[in-house]
Amino acid sequence: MSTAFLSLGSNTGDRLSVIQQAVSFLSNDNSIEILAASSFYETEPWGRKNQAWFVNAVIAVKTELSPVELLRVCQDIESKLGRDRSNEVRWGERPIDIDILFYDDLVMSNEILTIPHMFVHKRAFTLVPMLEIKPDFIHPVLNKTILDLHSELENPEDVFLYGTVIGMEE
Ligand code: PH2
Ligand code: MG
Ligand code: MG
Repeated sequence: MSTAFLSLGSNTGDRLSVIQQAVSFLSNDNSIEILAASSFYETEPWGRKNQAWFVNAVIAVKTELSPVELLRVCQDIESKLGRDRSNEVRWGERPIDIDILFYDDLVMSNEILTIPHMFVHKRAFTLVPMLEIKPDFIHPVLNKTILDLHSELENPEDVFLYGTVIGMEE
């Protein structure tokens, strides 16, 4: 059995509902058990500014699936929820994205999958939810905790707890 951390993101349609459906598909998979889930966050787009804000969350799962099998399950769920990869630009808008951030302390990279996720340590939208569920997790390549990586972010994109009202005057 392994423990993996998955990032979920959406910035089109009913973002919250799509993420909830993705979590429910994952929990219905017989080979996946959900161990923990972060809150939902509303996040400024990272990497490509000119698009709608995302809703993001991170979950921890226990699974007997290999990394590539887990990726296939995630991609299957993305398709069921209306994702069409033929129609996308890098870091652009999408109804649902499910990424493997970490898989135990595994380090691997091939044409289809890189673990840890290449940008996990550069994104507030992955580190802030991770802080909630596993702040002392050690990035197996950088050898730093989530807490340290978060404090080292240089220009973090804005991340708000979902439902937080910003800039409201009385
Ligand atoms: N996903 C991306 C690119 N940029 N920005 C935010 N805030 N949240 C995301 O999930 C996200 C992103 C590509 O997968
Ligand atoms: Mg992805
Ligand atoms: Mg992604």
